[in-house]
Parts: sequence; C-alpha cells; structure tokens
Amino acid sequence: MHVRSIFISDVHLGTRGCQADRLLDFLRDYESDHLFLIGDIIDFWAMNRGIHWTPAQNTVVQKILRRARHGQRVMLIPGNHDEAMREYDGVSFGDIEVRLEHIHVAADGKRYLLLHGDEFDQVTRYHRWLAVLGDVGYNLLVRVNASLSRLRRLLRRPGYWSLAGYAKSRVKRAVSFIFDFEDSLIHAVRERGLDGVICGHIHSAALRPVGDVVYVNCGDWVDSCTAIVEHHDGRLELVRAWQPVAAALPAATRPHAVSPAPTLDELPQAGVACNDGSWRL
Ligand SMILES: [Mn+2]
Repeated sequence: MHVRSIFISDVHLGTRGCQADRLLDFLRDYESDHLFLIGDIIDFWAMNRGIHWTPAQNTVVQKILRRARHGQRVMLIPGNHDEAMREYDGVSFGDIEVRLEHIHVAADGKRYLLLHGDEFDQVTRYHRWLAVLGDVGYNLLVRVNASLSRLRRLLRRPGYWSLAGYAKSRVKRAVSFIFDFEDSLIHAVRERGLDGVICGHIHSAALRPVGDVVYVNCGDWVDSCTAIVEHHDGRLELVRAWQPVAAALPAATRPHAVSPAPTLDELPQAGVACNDGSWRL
C-alpha cells in the first residue's frame, strides 16, 4: 500500500525486545513519501549494557537508508534513548534530516507537532535513575514473556498473551501516568494553535480526538508493534502489525501480516494489552 506518510517510534534497535521482523513486514507492506522516525529508534541506553544486534535489525537500518536514498523524505526526531542525536538538530546525515521536533502539514492542511515526548514525562525528566531502573525491569519482563510465548506455542494454546502487557495493565499508577503524559501534550498543542500531536515514548499507541485537537501516539516495536500512517487525503490511521501466532501456523493459513488496530474497547477481548505504562520509556 502506498501512503503519504509513515510515523514510527520506539523501535529500540540494539535490544533483545526489538521486533525487527515485524517492522520489516510492515515496511514491506507500506511505501510512503515521508517517513518520520519519532525517537528511541536506536537504544543507546541498552547498548551500554550489552548490544543485541540481529541481521533483521541490520536490515531495518538498510531499508530506511535505502528509502532516503530513493527520494523519500526521512526525518529522525531523537528520543531519550537516542538522545546523543539531539546535538545534531538541523543537521542532515546523508539523506536523513535530524530535528528535535517538526510541524508536519498533512494533505488536508492539518498541522501536527511531531516530537518524541519524553520532555513531557515527569518521571524520565526529573528521575532519570528511576527510568533506568524501570528499563532494566522491563527488559527482564519482555524476556520472560518471550519464553512464555514459546511455551504457549508448544502447548498449542491459541492467541497471544503478553506478560509485560498484563503487568502494565494492572498497574494503576501507570494508567494515571499515561493520562498525565497525554494531558500535557494536548495542552502544549492547544497553546501552539496546532491541530494535533504525533509522539511516541510511552509505548502506548493511540489515535484519539480530544476536543478540538487529536492525540496520536505511534506505540512501539517492542510489545505492541504499531505505526501511524497518513493516507493521501490526510486521514490518519493506526496500523497494528503484531501477528501473534503466525509462527505456529502453516504459511498458507497465515493471515496478512498487517491488520488494522483494534479499538481500545476490543483490546481486552483480543487478549492483547497494548497499553504500556512502564517506565521503560
Ligand atoms: Mn522514549
């Protein structure tokens, strides 16, 4: 499918949790004129503790560079895990522009503020040690979860159940954390007279009108595997590429890799917790 723009964030290349294969499937399915990488694409924090770099992660980087070379506009907006890039605001690396933030004018004239969003997160902003601590815990959780999924496949249990998602969905504090984050971004967008914000950081995908503005979050490629696309008429869509049991199914019965995202109401029934309130942000 060809779309006008793709927005992705929180890929966390260099970590074990990064779902590079799913992202490759998504990039195979979606071509675009603009590609916006909204932070935490390469996880330098985690790489300080040990690099987990797979061939699929390498291919992700190559595909992105290739797109830039072939005339697609590729912009990188650094996040807190790739904050070293923040020194390069306004610099272009080959065909990739680096910006701290950007105002994207959609095909329908709507103006969206693009930024990673960690500057609106009180936890990572004022308590960095807490964020790093949460980061370690979350990585452990993702790893345990991968083993659990394997076990479930072995036992031929249908569906996908995310331990990380479950744990997070149980943490009430995490929920209020997400609300605070969204509130402050919505507030900032209103003050600047824009139509919406497209951010990342909290690993919780959303596409939601809030009064006169729209709050959009790309989600992540660690747990929920989500992206935002802009169609040629300016319409935004949340795309979910997580195909939980594909590995256990013969290829012929495998559903299409990219399916539309469930609405928030559908999530509990689907058994997939996309809300991520952890501090691995
Ligand atoms: Mn982040």
